[in-house]
Amino acid sequence: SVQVCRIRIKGMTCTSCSSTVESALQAIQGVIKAQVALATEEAEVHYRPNIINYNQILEAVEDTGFEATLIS
Ligand code: 9UX
Repeated sequence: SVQVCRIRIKGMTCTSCSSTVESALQAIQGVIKAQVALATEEAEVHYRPNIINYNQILEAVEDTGFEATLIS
């Protein structure tokens, strides 16, 4: 199965910031697709819930140095 979560990401100020987060998300085992939008401070992540949960996804974002909270 596939789950989709949306994440609010605070602290990104340039496209390099958002690319860093997007690449980090895409590199996670169990993540199928990840898009980060700088303008809206949001990410949409498609993932396999049997492999990874949203808390691990939030932690991966925070490991890049930005604050992440779950929207939905
Ligand atoms: Mo450029 Mo974004 O230094 O932090 S990567 S503003």
